[in-house]
Amino acid sequence: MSTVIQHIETLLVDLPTIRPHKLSMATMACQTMVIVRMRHSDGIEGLGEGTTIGGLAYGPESPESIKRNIDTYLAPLLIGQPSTNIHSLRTRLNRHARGNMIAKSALETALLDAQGKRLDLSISELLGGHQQAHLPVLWTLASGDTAKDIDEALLRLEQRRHCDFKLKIGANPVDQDVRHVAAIKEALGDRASVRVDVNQAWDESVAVRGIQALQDAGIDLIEQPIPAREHAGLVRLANRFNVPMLADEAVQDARDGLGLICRGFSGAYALKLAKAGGIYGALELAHVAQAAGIGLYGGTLLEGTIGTAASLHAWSILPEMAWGTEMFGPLLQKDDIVVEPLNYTEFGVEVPKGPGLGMTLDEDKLAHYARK
Ligand code: MUC
Ligand code: MG
Repeated sequence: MSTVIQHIETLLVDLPTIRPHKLSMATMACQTMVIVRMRHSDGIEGLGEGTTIGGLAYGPESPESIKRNIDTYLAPLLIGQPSTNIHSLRTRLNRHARGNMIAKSALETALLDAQGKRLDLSISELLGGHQQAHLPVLWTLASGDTAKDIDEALLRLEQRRHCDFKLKIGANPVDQDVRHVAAIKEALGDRASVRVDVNQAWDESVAVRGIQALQDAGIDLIEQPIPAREHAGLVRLANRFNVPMLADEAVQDARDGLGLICRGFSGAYALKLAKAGGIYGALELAHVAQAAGIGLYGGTLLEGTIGTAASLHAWSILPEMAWGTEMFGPLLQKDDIVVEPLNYTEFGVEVPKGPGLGMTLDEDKLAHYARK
């Protein structure tokens, strides 16, 4: 008899951050992850994670909606189904449930983790094998304080932890933000690449002013300066400046990616499992971008170790990514819920080995941080 999905449990896990993390739309003191435990009839358990930023501040799914929608709508579509045809299960979820891409990505990760454990292959091996075993990882400076951010960056450089930095801006008036960014770039000089993420906070005229000043200050990349749906504006900005634009919220999946390319966009795309409904959807976007000569960047919604490991397996099968990755989520959390954390070393992170995700839950830690 074929193996079937027997039980899906979801847990809200609240982990404090090492310092407040300030974005244009929210300040985080804690990260809430939805951890999926999916049991199959062959006794194998697959793990997944669905995580967003700042409750409902970042996008239409909150941790609570991810959990509730898996429990109420998505899990019943999977229970009793054969475990091993993951493409059919993705199609089934998409046919019966719209949106909810973070929830779907958590389930897809759990299916792939279980399949890898079943076949004794890591997820990157299941996907055809890695091309990169070590991925560069940047760090986001977002304490809200210029001097603290400079100290943090210098420490990370000295530790050989990170040499690329992303600054979260957009919450303050543009001139104040530009002064903050320029001071950090001046302090770090050529030792580091400095980029900014505006998280949609500017309108196009403010963006023109801000980007000109940031370009003059030596900033390497401008992420999502204007609202996600303003594709024409993003193309105009990409054509106007030498400093490249990184499309993040504007490109959820391959269709968005193709749409921007058809409008004449040049620059880079941030891939995220959370945007595209999982590894396969994110890789579809990667392939569309590659066909059009758009640079790739491995993005995060600040997932913990389970979600970050899933992303690492996905990015590892791609050739070198033009803009590296930002898979630092676990380092922003004060603690971890796995037995052996990811190995951050030499300005990057190693792609985990071992079957599936290559991660084992620490049951005591999980019980400690799981919401009662
Ligand atoms: C985003 O929009 O890129 C990534 C790093 C970080 O600090 O926030 C995220 C979200
Ligand atoms: Mg972003």
